[in-house]
Amino acid sequence: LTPLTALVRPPAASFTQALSRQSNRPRIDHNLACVQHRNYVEMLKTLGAQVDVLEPLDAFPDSVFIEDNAIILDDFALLTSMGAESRRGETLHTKSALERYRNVEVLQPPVYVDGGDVLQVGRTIFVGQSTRTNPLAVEAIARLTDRPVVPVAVRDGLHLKSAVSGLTGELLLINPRHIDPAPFAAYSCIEVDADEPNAANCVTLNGTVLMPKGNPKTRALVEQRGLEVRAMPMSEFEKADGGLTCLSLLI
Ligand code: CIR
Repeated sequence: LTPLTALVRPPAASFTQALSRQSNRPRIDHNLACVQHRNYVEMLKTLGAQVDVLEPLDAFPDSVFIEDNAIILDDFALLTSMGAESRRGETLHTKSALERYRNVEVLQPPVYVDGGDVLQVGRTIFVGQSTRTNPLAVEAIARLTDRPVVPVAVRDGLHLKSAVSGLTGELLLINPRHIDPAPFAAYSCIEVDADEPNAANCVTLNGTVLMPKGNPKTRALVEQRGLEVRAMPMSEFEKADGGLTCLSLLI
């Protein structure tokens, strides 16, 4: 097992007020969200991660989605300049925790980027162009690294990683209905089933794929490639447009 640290932030009581693009969003059950979050933490530990559990932040309803606060690179981390006004103050709280593991550089407006829009595949850094992340973010990340940085149009859904995940090596799981698939043409890709858009957001840890529960057809497609899949209940986070990657920063 590769040693790995996951930073997580449990849902605050205010999580019931989290942002959502869904017009008739069902009520969020805070207790169930806490149970689902604890299951997630336990699963990360089972798969070999050391989990660093931070304080819930009641002033920030969306702070459970800690992935959006930073971009973790090999030798430093970038604190993001978040696209949603109500979330901008989250990053300062995450900065001190991150400094335990990496030097931290801070992105500032007019650059806007959420961590959920940044997918690293090998050396390449893909940056979703979404309602939260702008072209200046592509330029800023390219200036701060010596790696290829590739913009990707996000057409539907919140973030790039709502629609594409790395499984193992250069195998991707992708929803080509929500993003422009062209930048990923050189990779081998599994397409999520058209009825299961939430399946595209997965976390792979030490060879096991965590997939949100309720996506049996996509799960079967991934298992056909010989990968082990564990299904995680994610209903309360999905009500707020969040998925499995959003709940941790993997270091
Ligand atoms: C938001 O709108 O910012 C949150 N309700 C959801 C963030 C999900 N994060 C992610 O996909 N990385």
